[in-house]
Amino acid sequence: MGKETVLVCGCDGYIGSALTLRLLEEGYNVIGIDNLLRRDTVKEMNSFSAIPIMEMYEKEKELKKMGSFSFFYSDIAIDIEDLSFIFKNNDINTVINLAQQPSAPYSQISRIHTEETTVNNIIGTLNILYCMREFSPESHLVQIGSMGEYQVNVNTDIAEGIFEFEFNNRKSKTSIFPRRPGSFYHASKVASTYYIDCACRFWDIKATDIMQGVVYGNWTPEIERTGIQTRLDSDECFGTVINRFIVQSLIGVPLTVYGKGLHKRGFLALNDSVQCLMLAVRNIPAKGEYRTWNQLDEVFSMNEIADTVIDVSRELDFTTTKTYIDTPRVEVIDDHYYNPITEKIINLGFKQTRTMRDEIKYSFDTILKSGNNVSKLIDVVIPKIMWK
Ligand code: USQ
Repeated sequence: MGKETVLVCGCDGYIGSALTLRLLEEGYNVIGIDNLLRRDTVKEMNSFSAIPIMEMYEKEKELKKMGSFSFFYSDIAIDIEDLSFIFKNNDINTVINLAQQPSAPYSQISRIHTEETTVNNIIGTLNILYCMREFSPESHLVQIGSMGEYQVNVNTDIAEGIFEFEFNNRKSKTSIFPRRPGSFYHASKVASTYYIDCACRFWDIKATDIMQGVVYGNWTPEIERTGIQTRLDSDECFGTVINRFIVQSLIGVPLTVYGKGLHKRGFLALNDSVQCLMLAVRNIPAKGEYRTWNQLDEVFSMNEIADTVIDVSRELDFTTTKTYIDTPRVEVIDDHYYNPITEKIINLGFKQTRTMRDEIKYSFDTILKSGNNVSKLIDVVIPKIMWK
């Protein structure tokens, strides 16, 4: 691949950190922006990454050794001058927007947290779109949306963003698949989808808006080779369910399965998320095209996940149990039909690289080898934030 320039907004986050390594490994020029929000909000939860990570200034030094990397400490939702400066002074081919407040529970804590999420996620996206329009109209936006933009129990197959429907014997023109977000965080993703679709139609922007499932694990070949770890959170807000269960198992508390454990979600390992994002970078949509796809490896129920974590922990001589607790969320609790279509990534060559079991084992190993005292996380792994 040639030396194209990729702007990674949110280069210090869970996915952004791993993606930056892959881009550098493949010879891209990478410009990273981050306001270190994730580090701050995890501290606000009195939590820390179960896998120790470098400070950003240390990571910056290591990333510069890998290739062409420059870092801007900046907030894309506030510091529009910084963002404009970066766009004006660089020939950017792709913008990847991971600079998002990514937690559904965090967005539900209080009015202030809803507002922070809304401003950060929507205004950040709008600022990127305006900079693209003004300084870089030929560049391609890769946006991380969420599978949770769709209603989980919609009871039909979930089309890849755009679809046609029939109503009262008339067939529609193409439309955006119906949305029903499960949290204020997910609502901010829905709003971004509509803003991006508008920008594509109004200003001929090229965009890929990715409906991504729940990401878990911590393996990529570059992380293993360089030792530049990405974070692995387990607190109620920033630990996604598989990562939380792994840490709960290591601490020795029962796995907190919400509801009856029957509800399902789409999941994908970190390495597969990075693989898909690279597919988006390499395969550019047409001018003015709003392209969207569903991005996940497999669908699991919460019981299936908990049982796999319990099994793996047994192989490592841990005794783990699960407990059912009333869901703090407003979400489906009974079994339901859930079938997101994922043809688009498969047509571009996507192949699942990690099974859930392998990835869980690897995360157990990495945390154990790190010697990090995860028992200190005991107070943050139990849910307290209520949707109602
Ligand atoms: N869950 C439990 N026990 C727990 C924590 C969660 O049973 O201790 C269940 C929840 O009921 C939920 C499911 O696990 O149904 C997933 O929760 P999560 O916290 O792993 O993920 P979620 O809040 O859905 O959000 C995550 C990411 C978000 C991304 C989204 C994709 O934080 O950035 O957009 O996954 S999706 O879930 O497909 O919307």
